[in-house]
Amino acid sequence: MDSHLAALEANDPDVFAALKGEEARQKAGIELIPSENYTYPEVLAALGSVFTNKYSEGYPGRRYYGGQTYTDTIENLARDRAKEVFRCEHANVQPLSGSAMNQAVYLGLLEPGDTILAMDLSHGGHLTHGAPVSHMGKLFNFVRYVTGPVDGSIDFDALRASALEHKPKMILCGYTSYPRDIDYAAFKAVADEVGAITMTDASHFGGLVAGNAMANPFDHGFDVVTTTTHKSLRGPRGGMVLSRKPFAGKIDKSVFPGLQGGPHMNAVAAIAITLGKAQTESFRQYARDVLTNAKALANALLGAQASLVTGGTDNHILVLDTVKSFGLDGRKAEETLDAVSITTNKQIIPDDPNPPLRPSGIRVGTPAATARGMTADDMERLAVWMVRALQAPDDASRLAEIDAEVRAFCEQFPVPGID
Ligand code: DSN
Repeated sequence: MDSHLAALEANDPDVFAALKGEEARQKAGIELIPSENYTYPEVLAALGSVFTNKYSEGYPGRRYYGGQTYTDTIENLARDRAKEVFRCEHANVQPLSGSAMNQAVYLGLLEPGDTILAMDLSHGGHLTHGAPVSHMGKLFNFVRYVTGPVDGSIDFDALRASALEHKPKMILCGYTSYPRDIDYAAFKAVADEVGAITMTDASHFGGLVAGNAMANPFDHGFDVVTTTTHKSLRGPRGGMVLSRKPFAGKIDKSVFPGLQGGPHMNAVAAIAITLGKAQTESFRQYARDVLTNAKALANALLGAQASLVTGGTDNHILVLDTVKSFGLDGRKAEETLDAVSITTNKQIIPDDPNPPLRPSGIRVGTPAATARGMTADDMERLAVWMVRALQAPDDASRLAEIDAEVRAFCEQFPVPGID
């Protein structure tokens, strides 16, 4: 055990016990929440390092505190690697997480009251994409587009008509529960017609873009891409705003001093490490494997007559309509899978008639399972366990039997950062 953990064990056994419990939980089951992942040991080391002691308001070379020799080094490394990995002209690596990074973009590039065209929350958008309960939804005039009723993909005719009617200053794509690829060229064409800034929130699939497994919005002329760093990218909790050069100054000012004070330099160091990893062939293979596994899981579930929103997936996410598939609401489905050590999250589906805490589906994703080394064959076994459990949610002995199988199976797969 390293000295930091030994000190924790000796001096705060309650927190130490909870930490050990969480490690055991993360090893014992299959993690399918698509926004979660297992980070690298190097990232854990940086997060727990002395960089957490340092205030670094400002940017490399222009700080408001002394003692910045090493913080400048790591922030420059993170920015340069981000630009290389995402093929963009500017990177701000200071946002504390996803919500702050999106807020910094809106507040830096737009005026309160301006119109933003973004996806409705229940169709796959995020809270910060203008959900009425969010502060951003109150500050800006969000107009929402939705997915079409036929195949559940984005209806560009309706989106274009809405853009022509509302003349948004910004058009936003990139989602948290939309399992399909994004036609960036089509978005860009609509945005150019109305003179809108183009923004992608790539939080979920940023790692898949970084690993060249999915399309890069900058290759289609997008202006701004935001991404969290802890999902498919496998880094620390944090956010980045990537952009074309003309937006750089406004975005930097918006992040600091506009929205935040001191960046979390331990997270910035960890982001630099993460982006170094993202430059390797082994990360690119990981990104491809995430997609292969998602397809394999989708096909296996479809083969068992389960109903997936949009009928499948192009990315790392599957949205399973549990009401249609098993007659279970998403909460019951989530609880049933929890009982067999398979972790998912309840999920609203497009035009869901049910409330958010008891919605009609669950959301499932493959980044974490793939980080443990699980393969397409493993996804087929996983689908069998999921279907067997969801078909008999009240059969305690069946659930116990599946749970034992899942736990035994997981023992074969070391957990990065733990084992
Ligand atoms: N909480 C994230 C997710 O699960 O998709 C989005 O913020």
